[in-house]
Amino acid sequence: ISSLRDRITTLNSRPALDPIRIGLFGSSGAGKSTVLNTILGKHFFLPVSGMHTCTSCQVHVSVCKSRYYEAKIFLLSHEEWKEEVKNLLMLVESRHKNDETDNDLEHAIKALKAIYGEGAEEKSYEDLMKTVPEVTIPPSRVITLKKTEAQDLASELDPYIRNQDGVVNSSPQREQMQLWPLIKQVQVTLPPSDLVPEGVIFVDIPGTGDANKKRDEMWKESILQCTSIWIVADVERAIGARAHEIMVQEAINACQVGKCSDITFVVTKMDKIEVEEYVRNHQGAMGNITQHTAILETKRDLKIRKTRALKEKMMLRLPSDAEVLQKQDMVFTVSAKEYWNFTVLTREETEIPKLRDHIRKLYLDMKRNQLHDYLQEILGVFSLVQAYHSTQLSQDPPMRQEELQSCLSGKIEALKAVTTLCFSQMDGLLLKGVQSARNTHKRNIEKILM
Ligand SMILES: Nc1nc2c(ncn2[C@@H]2O[C@H](COP(=O)(O)OP(=O)(O)OP(=O)(O)O)[C@@H](O)[C@H]2O)c(=O)[nH]1
Ligand SMILES: [Mg+2]
Repeated sequence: ISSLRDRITTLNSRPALDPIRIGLFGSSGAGKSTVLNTILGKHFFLPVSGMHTCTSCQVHVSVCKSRYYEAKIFLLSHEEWKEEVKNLLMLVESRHKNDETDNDLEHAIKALKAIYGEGAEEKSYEDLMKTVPEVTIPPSRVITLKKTEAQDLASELDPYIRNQDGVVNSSPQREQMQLWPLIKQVQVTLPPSDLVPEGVIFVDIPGTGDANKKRDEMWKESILQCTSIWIVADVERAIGARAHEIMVQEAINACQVGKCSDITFVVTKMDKIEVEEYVRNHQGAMGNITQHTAILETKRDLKIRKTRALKEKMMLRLPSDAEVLQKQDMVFTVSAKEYWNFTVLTREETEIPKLRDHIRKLYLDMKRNQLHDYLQEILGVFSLVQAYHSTQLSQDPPMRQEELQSCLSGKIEALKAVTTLCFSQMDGLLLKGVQSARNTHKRNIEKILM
C-alpha cells in the first residue's frame, strides 16, 4: 500500500509534462545566438558578434504565459564564489612558478580585477575575502529584469551576457559588465508567440574553441541534460572540422546515457557561398551559374553528405531501431541573414521556417512519448489497485505459503513428467537414427570411394 501511495504521489506532483530542452552547441562565431534570435522572430535580441567570442554564459530561453519579457540572472552563491576565488588564485600563483602567461591566467586576473579592482591579483585569499567588492552583489544572488518590450530587455540584458574582453571600462553599463565572473546562468522568458511552442527551452551555450579552457569545456557538462542536441556550424567549416566530430561523438554518448533523442546538424550562413568559388570547386558547373543556384546546389549537396556521415556514426554506436536514427530531417542549411534581408534566397529557402516546424515536431514527438509513459504508469497503478481490491474483497481466504508451495511442487512434477515423455520419444527416434547410420555407413563410404 505504501509503495502504491508513493507512486500516486509522484504521479500527482510531477508537472504534467516536462519541458523539452534544445541545446545549441558549436564553435564560437558559428551563429548560434543569431539562429536562435531568428527562430524567435527577433532580429537582435541575444547579443551576437563577429569580432570576438560573444556569449559568455549559458542562456536559457523559453516562452511562457506572461505578457512581459523577463530575465533572471543567477549568480554564484557565496560558497561557490569562495571556491572560484581559490581556483583563480591558484592560476595566478602558477604565473610566479612558470613565468609565462596564458589565456587562462589572463582570464583569472581579469575576473579578480572585475570584482575587487586593480591589484586584486596580488592579494592573498584572506585579504580578498576582507576586501569590499567593487560591484553590488544582491543578497538573493538573483537579478531580475522585467520589460514590456523585447528591445528594452535586450539592451538591459546585453552587458550581463556579452563577453567583456576588451571592453572600455568607462561604459555607462560598467557596473553590470563587471559582474561577469559571478554569473552562473541566465534565464529569459518571452510572451507566447506562434513561432515556438510553450514547453520548449532553448539553451544557448557559449561557443567552443575559446582560448579559455574552463569556458571551452562547459558544453560537455550541459549536453547530457538536452533532449535535442543541435550542432551548429558555419558553412565554411561544415565539413571535416575536428570540433564537430567531437561534438557528434558527445551527442551520441548523450543518446546512450543522457536524455537526448534527437541530433540535428545546423549549417549556418549559407548566404556566404560565392559563385566563383563554387564554380572552381565543382568542375562540371557552368560559369554563368547564379549565386542563388550555387547556394541551392550546395544546400542539397551538404544535406546528403552530412546526413550520410551522421547516420554512419550513429549506427556504429546505437541500435538500429534507436529513435534518433528514425528522424527524417537531420541536417538543416540556414541563413539568418537572408531571412531578414532576402536578397538572394526566399524566406522558405533560408530554412528558418523549416527549423521552426522541426521544433514543433520535436516537441510533439517528445510530448507524445512523455504522455505515453505517464499513461503507462497510471495504468500500472490502476491494475495494482484493482488487484489489491480484489484480494481484499475475495470471499476465499488468501492462500498460505505452504499451500502455494505444494501447488508449485505439483506443477513442477507435472512439468517434469511431460518433459521426460517428450525426451523419451525423441531418444527413441534418435537411437533409431544412430542404429541405421551404423548399419549403412560402411556401405555408403564404399560407394563414395569406388
Ligand atoms: N553572413 C552571415 N553572417 C551571419 C549569419 N548568422 C550569423 N552571422 C554572423 O556571425 C557572427 C557570429 O554570430 P553569433 O550568433 O554571435 O555566433 P555564436 O555562435 O553565438 O558565437 P559565440 O556566442 O561566441 O559562441 C555575427 O557577426 C553574425 O552576424 C548568417 O546567416 N549569414
Ligand atoms: Mg552566442
